Amino acid sequence: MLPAIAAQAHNSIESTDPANGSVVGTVPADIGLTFDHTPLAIGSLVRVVDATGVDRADGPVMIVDNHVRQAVKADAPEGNYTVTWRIASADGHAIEGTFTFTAGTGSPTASLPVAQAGNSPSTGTALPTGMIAAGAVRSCSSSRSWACPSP
Ligand SMILES: [Cu+2]
Repeated sequence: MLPAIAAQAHNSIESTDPANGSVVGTVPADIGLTFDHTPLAIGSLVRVVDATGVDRADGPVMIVDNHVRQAVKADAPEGNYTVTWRIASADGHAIEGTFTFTAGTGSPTASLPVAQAGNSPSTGTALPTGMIAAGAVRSCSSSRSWACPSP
């Protein structure tokens, strides 16, 4: 048996659009996933499930370089959404994940605690949520734009 020291091209996700837990003004025309490698087209699946459990994904998953895009139906209602994705990594392994966002005036997800000023623990190690998100996402994740330079 060969020791599996490192996966050769086992993709990992770098960012999502909308970002996990974010609130956006309207239902986006498409959902974006950015990976560190170009995934395989085979077996890819992105579900865009609204608050009533209906999948609002429209058409097939589109893969351009390391960007995966899933169109959303134009009549998708505002509210809380759960995106569940499964992608075939470049090495053939399936990877999957889930994230949520809120479109329009739906109630924000519970994962967005608003920091209360003046109540910081003495350790002072907590970072604002926004800073963590910004640091984890590459600068090419502007909404609706797939203009990231190819690696
Ligand atoms: Cu792998």
